[in-house]
Amino acid sequence: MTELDLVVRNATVVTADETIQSDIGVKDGKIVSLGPNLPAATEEIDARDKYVLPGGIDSHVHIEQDSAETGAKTAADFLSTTVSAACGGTTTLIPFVRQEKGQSLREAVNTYRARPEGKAVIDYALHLIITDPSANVLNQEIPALIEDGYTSIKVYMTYRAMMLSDYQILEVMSVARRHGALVMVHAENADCITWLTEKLLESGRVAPKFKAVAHQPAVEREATHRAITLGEISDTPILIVHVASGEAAEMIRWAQSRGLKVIGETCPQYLFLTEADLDKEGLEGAKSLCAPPPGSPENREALWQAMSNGVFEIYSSDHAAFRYDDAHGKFVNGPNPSFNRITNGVPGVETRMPLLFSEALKGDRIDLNRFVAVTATNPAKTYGLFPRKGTIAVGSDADLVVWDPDRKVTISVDQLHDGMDYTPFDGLDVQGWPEVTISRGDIIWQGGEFTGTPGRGSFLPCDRPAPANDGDVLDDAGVPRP
Ligand code: DUC
Ligand code: ZN
Repeated sequence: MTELDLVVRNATVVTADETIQSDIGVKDGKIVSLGPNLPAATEEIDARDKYVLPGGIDSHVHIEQDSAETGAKTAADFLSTTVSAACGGTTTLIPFVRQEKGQSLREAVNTYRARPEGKAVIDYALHLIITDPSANVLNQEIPALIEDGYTSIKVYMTYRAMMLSDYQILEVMSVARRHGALVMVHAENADCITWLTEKLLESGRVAPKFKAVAHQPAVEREATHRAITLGEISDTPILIVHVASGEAAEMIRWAQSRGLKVIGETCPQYLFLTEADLDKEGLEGAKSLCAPPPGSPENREALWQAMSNGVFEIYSSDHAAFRYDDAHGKFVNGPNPSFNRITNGVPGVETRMPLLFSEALKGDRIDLNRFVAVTATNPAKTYGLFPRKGTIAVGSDADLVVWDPDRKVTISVDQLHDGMDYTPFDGLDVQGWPEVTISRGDIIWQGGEFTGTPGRGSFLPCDRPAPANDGDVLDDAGVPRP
């Protein structure tokens, strides 16, 4: 064999399945050998006393996507967001293409496809958000885009500008089912939120903490159950995104126990924050305000249980970069808005992995293998990127992170690279931080310096996701066979 480009030596290699001692040999961006005493390479990294894990896959991020609700502008572009991801141990992102109402889906895809060019420093795929499922979108555009590698489709049950009726969701699901795509659902009951919000505002309860009342667990539980029902009726695998309540997790567990293909995703803001973070001095609570919002401490404990026992298969950031001290960001509606007029969303693409790694090191709730599963391997399998991404194996892309398990960090915005003026996780202490990030064999983060090149990231067409790819069970009318 010609000389290796890179060897990572003396690594404690952690995958979703096992932990082994091995060197890792890299050639032309791929892992080509695993084993002891690999031959010398052009470049060498000694990973003694470190862990080497697959690069993270953050499969729920919003990049260069303005708020459909408030019109707020994101502070960060594909360059700063992908740099931030890489510095936090993530080597693949899956942001969204959002169709505007009346817009051709293909046109939306073309617009979003142009944005990372010359900027992205790591690889990326794209999900589709359908807001207008016209006959042309359903019958022509979605099937053609699935063929082109856009194999996950998100629908909203809330947000007036984006939400679909149950009928429309069934239409989208049945097209997805027929063509082998996965449907992601933002599950909250829009009318309940509107009614609760009106009552809260009428009675003067306008502070950020009342977001948790307007979006209380029953709101998510009901919509999650309804989404599961729609998936069952159309025989479509679904993924419930950013699950914030133990009650919704309970619905997912119930569906899984009935053999339905329902995947649960949760995020750092629900495992590491609570509604107390919404109740900080002045409007500081806006820094933790997202939809759904974090809930009670008991609720958070229920989510940790669902993370421990496998109900959640995916852990993503839902990164949405709207700045705090910025009239185009959180407070686009003026300086003193009621909770429902503050822009939803929190940043987290760089802190996602270190927050959970620290918990995995403790080992009480999850171990390092499960950490790898929920941060990398499961997203790769779920979205049709496995085994190219999400694991350490011969033939996979050399997307690797060398983790220093001894480094102690108190999180603060100054150390992050996401272009934001705050982090909701400010002041949290974690143990473990990425020391080196390698993307397709290139060292892009090392010794506290970003060393990658803008534009080196590639678009990843996705295969049909594993959960959506089990043959034709629909009849010619699109109705599941009995
Ligand atoms: N909620 C969403 O649904 N998307 C992005 C931000 C948020 O808080
Ligand atoms: Zn989101």
